[in-house]
Amino acid sequence: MKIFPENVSVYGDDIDFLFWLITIVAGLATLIVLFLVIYPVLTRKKHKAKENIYVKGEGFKQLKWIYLAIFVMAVADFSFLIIESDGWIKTQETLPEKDFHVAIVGKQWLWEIIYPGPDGKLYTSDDVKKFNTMIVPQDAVIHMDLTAYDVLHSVFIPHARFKFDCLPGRKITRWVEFTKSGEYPMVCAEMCGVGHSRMVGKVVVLPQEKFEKELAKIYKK
Ligand SMILES: [Cu+2]
Repeated sequence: MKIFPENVSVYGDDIDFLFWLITIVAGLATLIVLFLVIYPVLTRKKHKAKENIYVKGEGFKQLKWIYLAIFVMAVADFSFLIIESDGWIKTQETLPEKDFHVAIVGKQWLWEIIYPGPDGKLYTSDDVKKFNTMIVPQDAVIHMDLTAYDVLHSVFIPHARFKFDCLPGRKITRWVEFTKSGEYPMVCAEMCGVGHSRMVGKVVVLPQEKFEKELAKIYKK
């Protein structure tokens, strides 16, 4: 059974690993809690209960179960922190040297893609604006400046295991590197109004040479 779309990102495996780690551990915890809630109810001896007692939960005999739960939670939390730190540092805290720079602006309800223009620099007068389709080179570090004009949006590229919020008034730079050329959907993952579901764009990943040709075409128009 295929749950995820194909991973075409250099850090996709880290994200997938983290997803399964959290899902399995949280799933097990849920099952244990459900068992502890449901089992006593099902096995209650109906006629033997005399009267209700009020359990204050004081004293070590009862408190030890709370301490145990806190201990297990703390160990799980810190273990997660340590296990995920590599992936976190790689995806969130480091910004590798860029090969291509592009800006993505969320707008009700489309994606505005700003290319740097012939001078290769963003935010200069030769920048080129396009809508919904973002072409990028394969095997290259792409810096994406994320922002929004109106409300919160969120760029979600499932194949790249990339998702990040676009906030009005703030520019956030994140990176991605595609390992395979092709066309991948880019959707909005933040409920941003009635047209939210129409906010579907795509990322077209091309081998370097082809990419440069396509980019030149965009700049000529
Ligand atoms: Cu949106």
